[in-house]
Amino acid sequence: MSPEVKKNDPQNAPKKPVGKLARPLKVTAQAPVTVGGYKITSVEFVKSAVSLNGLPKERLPQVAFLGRSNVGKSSLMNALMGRKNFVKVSSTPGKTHELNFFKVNKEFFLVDLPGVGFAKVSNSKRDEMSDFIREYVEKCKDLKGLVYLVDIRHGGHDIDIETVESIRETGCPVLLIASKRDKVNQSELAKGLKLIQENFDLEEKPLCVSSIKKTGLDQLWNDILYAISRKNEEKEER
Ligand SMILES: Nc1nc2c(ncn2[C@@H]2O[C@H](COP(=O)(O)OP(=O)(O)OP(=O)(O)O)[C@@H](O)[C@H]2O)c(=O)[nH]1
Ligand SMILES: [Mg+2]
Repeated sequence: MSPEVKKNDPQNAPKKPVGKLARPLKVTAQAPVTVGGYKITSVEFVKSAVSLNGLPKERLPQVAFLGRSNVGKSSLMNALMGRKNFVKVSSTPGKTHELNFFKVNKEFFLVDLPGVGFAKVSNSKRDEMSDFIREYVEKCKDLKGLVYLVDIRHGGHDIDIETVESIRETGCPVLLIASKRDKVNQSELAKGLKLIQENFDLEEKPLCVSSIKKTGLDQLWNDILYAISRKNEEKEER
């Protein structure tokens, strides 16, 4: 006689998978959202890469986000995609050591890059990461532009200025953006924008965004979509 199976006995419940995933693989958010006038019907985490061999095989335009650790890259990507905690926001700065690819509307990738020059990372690890980022910027043909974030309160450190210069040398368009708009008042904002304009030799004052207050996202989406479309047109002409 087989033992009676008790329906509500937790011991008979289906086993949950064991193991810890850093983030869910292949997640497609279903509900469409409109952020800054841009409608997002799907966002999907595709993969992480630690070398050029690990880049997504799918040939779609890419726009990457770079800047010092803690400047707000991941938060800004979440805000742009209208998702909370989709891109990992670090409680400990400098935790991101890989490139993370997020597919938007099945049309292009937004790429979260490791923080630039984080002090707690060893020199060799830092060199390794910056070499990889440089190699990616130089060699990835699908990379249409790079959004470089500078905290509006800091105006840009030497490492930011050096990094932006070296990216410009590769010919990759750099869109300089000031982050954390909500942390400053009007006069600090004006000073910060002027300083960033001077430090990075910009023709105009940069856009300042806040991921918390969701300000500046309409302009930023415009700029990102323009970068994607402009380079595609140029490519077709060749
Ligand atoms: N007040 C304010 N805080 C922000 C804003 N954006 C990000 N933060 C905070 O800044 C901290 C760092 O944000 P992240 O988005 O993880 O920064 P990151 O540049 O991705 O950092 P790394 O992954 O370490 O390179 C978090 O505590 C965020 O909540 C903003 O617009 N305003
Ligand atoms: Mg991050």
